[in-house]
Amino acid sequence: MKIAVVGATGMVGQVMLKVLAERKFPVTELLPVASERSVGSKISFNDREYEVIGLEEAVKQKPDIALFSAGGETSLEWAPKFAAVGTTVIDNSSAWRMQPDKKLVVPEINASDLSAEDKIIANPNCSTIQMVMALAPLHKKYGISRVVVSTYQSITGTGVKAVQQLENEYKGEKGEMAYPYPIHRNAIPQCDVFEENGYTKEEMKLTNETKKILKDDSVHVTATAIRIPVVGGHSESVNITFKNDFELGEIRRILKEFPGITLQDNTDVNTYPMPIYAEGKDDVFIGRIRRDLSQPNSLNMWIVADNLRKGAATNAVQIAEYLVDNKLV
Ligand code: A2P
Ligand code: 11C
Repeated sequence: MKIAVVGATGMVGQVMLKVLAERKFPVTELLPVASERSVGSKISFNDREYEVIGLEEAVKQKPDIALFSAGGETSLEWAPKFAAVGTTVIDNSSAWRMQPDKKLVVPEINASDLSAEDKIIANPNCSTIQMVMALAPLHKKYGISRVVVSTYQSITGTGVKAVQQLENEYKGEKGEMAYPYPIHRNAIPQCDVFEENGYTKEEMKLTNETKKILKDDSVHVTATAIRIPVVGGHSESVNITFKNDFELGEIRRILKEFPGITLQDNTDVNTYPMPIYAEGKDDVFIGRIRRDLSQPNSLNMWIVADNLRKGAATNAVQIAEYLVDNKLV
């Protein structure tokens, strides 16, 4: 497979390269792509050095698959150009996710919807992916009527500038700000920009993308997304109300059996997921599963995942693996 990684010098692009190598994806030729300022610089992959090229040159080389993580504008402009030369684009930006004719894929849930005709495939938002991994198997069994989610999100979701801001603040140095406020020793109740309805874009992604992936507009989702000075992953406190009653043991069994989920749920020995332990791992970690004592058919859980891995790079590479395994590219 000839693979282009668009945004190869970026935070997610770097993890995409690492995940492709780790999972021994059948890369016969790699095209690392970035902006004009990086063209000519070197990227290492599988103990080899590759030269970064520009988008124009990458399209000319007609890769089989292009993994995009270079921002929404680059995707909007360039994904169709790759698609036009026969490349299948797996796009990590928000550009195509809510377009009715584009699939929004978490492989464990809906990869079987994919066909060879899908030339631009959308990778969901990181905080959505880890949440729907837990919701999907439970929705199938009990029917979810409502979800209340509060997130505690890693600064890596914002990009290099945010990691730099936190480091500067640790050291007491001044520098460029990724956020409107200090992030060190703080919690900022704003991930991305505000919409007219008072919610942030991140909160509306959690609502809208979840309905699309679960293929059910009757699942009501309300979200509050918070940025905290953490690096290893996003955490989520999720309250779920089902249409039908459940047994906690059965909930645990369903989650445990779902591929890509690891349960860490034993309060007797203080076992629960935390971002420092999720960092660098591909699974979604779930714990603190307990009945909501305030209303019927409801429970609480705590979900943690490395936002750069399952939340972005790993999910995209898994989509690519599915395409290859099923001869859709
Ligand atoms: P570059 O490093 O040359 O700026 P991050 O999200 O971590 O900031 O990374 C963004 C990635 O997208 C980087 O690899 C960046 O390349 C790339 N990128 C940004 N804008 C463009 C563009 N207009 N064309 C191609 N790549 C881009
Ligand atoms: C964050 N979820 O942590 C964002 C980053 O739509 O893919 C990824 C944004 C997106 O701020």
